[in-house]
Amino acid sequence: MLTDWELKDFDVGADPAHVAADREGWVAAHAPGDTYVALHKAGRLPDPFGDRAEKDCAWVIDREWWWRTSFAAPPVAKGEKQILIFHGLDTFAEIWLDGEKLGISDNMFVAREFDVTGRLHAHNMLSIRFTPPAVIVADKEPLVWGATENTAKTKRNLVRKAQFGWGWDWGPKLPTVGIWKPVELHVRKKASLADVKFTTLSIGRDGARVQIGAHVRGHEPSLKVDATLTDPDGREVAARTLTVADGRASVEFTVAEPQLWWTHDLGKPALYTLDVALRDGGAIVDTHELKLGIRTIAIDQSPDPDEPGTTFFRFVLNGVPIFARGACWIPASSFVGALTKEDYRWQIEDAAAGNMNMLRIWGGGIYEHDAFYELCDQLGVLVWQDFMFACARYPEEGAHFIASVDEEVRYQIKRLRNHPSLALWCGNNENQMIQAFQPNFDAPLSGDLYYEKMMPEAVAELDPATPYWPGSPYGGPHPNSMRAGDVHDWTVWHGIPLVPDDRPVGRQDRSPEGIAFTRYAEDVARFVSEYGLHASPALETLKRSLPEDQLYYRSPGMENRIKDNPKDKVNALLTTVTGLPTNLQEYVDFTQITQAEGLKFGIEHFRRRMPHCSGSLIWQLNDCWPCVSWSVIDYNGFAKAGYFYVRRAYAPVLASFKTLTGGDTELWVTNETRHDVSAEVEIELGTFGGGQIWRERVAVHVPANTSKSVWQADAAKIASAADRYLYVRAADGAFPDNRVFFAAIKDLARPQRTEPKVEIVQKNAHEWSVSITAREYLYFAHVLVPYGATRFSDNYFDLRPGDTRVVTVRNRERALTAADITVRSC
Ligand code: BMA
Repeated sequence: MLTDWELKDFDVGADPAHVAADREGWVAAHAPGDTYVALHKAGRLPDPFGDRAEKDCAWVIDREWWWRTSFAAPPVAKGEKQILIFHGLDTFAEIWLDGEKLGISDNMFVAREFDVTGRLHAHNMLSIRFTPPAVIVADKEPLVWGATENTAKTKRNLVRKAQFGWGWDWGPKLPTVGIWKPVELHVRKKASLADVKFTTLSIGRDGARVQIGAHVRGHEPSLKVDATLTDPDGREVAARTLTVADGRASVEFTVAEPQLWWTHDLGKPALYTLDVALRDGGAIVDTHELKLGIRTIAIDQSPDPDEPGTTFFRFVLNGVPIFARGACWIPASSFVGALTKEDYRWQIEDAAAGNMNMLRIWGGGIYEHDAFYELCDQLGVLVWQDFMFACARYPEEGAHFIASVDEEVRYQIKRLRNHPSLALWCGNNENQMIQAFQPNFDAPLSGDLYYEKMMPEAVAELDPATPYWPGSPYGGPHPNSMRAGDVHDWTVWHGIPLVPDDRPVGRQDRSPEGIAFTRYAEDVARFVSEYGLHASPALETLKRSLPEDQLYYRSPGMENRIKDNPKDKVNALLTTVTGLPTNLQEYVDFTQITQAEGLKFGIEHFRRRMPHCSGSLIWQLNDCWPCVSWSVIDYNGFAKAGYFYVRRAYAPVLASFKTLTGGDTELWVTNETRHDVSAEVEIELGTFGGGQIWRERVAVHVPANTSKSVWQADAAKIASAADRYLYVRAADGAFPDNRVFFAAIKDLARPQRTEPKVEIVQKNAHEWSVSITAREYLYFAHVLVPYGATRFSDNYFDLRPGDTRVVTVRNRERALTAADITVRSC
């Protein structure tokens, strides 16, 4: 691995000989890594995420950057080759070895290999020139839908590079440049393993039918492949020797009583180990280890008999139809080359702990680093994988661009197909939908060549066991139709009309009524793969990101962290939920309350509709910088209130109230487990001051994978009023407690606030328990700790008068003191 590099900028078109002779002003850089990060570390650039620092970094992408390193040639035996492998260069790169040009790379999402055997000396200088994307596309015509589009200026769609880098409605404009994936100098034997593939073909009574395939470099007739499969408990379950013909070897066999790979909510994500050895006669010449899961994945799109004219869109894991509960994932940093495994670990752990069983890697970012998929494999989280095309038309002209996309698609399929977490290949983000909203909606979409032809063909050839879907959203008579496929619901927040059938009904409506989160109730889609609302990050994140003089509501520094426009878009939502804030603390509280209540409302609705609706992926889990966005976890690792509301609403067994027009109310239990649930349930109508109007106990039984109404009350019994709540709890904790109100949060008639009783007890240096007892109804009770790595057993919950909740507060990185812990409510 070549990890130690240096970098420097030059005028575009620098003479390589001049660069090679230049000794001054180089900045140390790590590969994989990032140019901005290296410059900031060297004191040559402000913190790009600092207050309005983006503009001070804007020069970076317009310079020509050179990265270089020197290395000693590794020894080689006869017949062996020295290979330089670049796993990802961002983006227009020219590779030079000691004054000789080796070749170029112009797609960030593919690897490049160069055979340098016979070209190396004792000491070698490897240099890479990165040309600014703007120079490359300067004389190309923009390809856009409308003249006002930002894409007309950036021409990002003409470049195979992470699209969000040019700025997004949650991300700064900081297009990266440099070596973003490892560089290897590899000694390759005369024969070697090029690729190993594992597929679960079927699962039946006798066991799982599986297939192992290997692709071998080298043609000696003496080559053999030994494959050994070990189960999660370390027991060898199969050993096979494969013969190699034309560089290929393959075998099929049955694994009896397999331990299947399940998502964490339905079982264990059991991982087997496949050891593959390439043998030439008696000598092992190459080995490869693969972690894999035995599982099948499909999408059921059969007609839904209960909703005529519609078809299901539900993932089927190991023959079991599932409801996908999850979130969309964007790059975890603007600087995608500088991410570490740890950056991924806590976020994917949070997703799993948040009862999510699916993450959608959104198409405007990157095919994620290996760590992402490895963690999803281990933690039992499915991955919906978009190809990296988003919100644009993509060129279908130019043989070079087409070939580059084809190479990218095939490279990524081969790279990721063995991950048991991989559930879907999806053509792009929103390209078909945006076309459908154009005045010439039935004109052909530039890009369909990829989504409708090249990608499905490549998936069918290289990974036929994984479903393919041409876009998100897609399916039915309109790409965003609620009759089939998946839907992006942006009625709430953006005011975009829903599409019940083949056309949108109504026009864009950004009025408070038009975007109210209660409108999720009108969504009868099959699968909602995007929807969400903005919330401020933690106040602590704002304090870390903004100077003192910008720490106020609507300060220029604050508004710069809102990339969606207009900056006050959230107000139309807040007006009807919390009222408008007057200071920064209220802005944090009100936006977090609104996001949390809105997501809760949406998720409960979509899950009650199971199986007619079979998926809810909220927009969005994470952030790429400290900002105000739709995320439920901020860049510094602070979970917003929305995260905890979502976690409860995503519990595999959910009890939720459905208020019908006229005030009648139903209690629904949604059971997404593989077993029946029987529970003693307590339902209570109470007043915020502590009065109990009535309390009832009912026994409920809900079969596995079923959602149904288990209790009803008429309007007279509920006697809805602003001073009361309707509450449900299971005697044995079968599901999280839940409640519904009868007025907006701002209009609740609650008595004068009395502080709860709080006791905090230290468990060990890193862990405290915080006990909170409510004197009156306590809304939005939460524990704050000013360190992002802190995790809470629960947070942002309500307590009925007299109720106590004990919250475990833990920070695995640092010791906590009592002074770090604050309890608040709203
Ligand atoms: C959809 C996404 C993103 C965007 C989000 C919020 O369009 O696919 O492109 O960030 O909505 O506007």
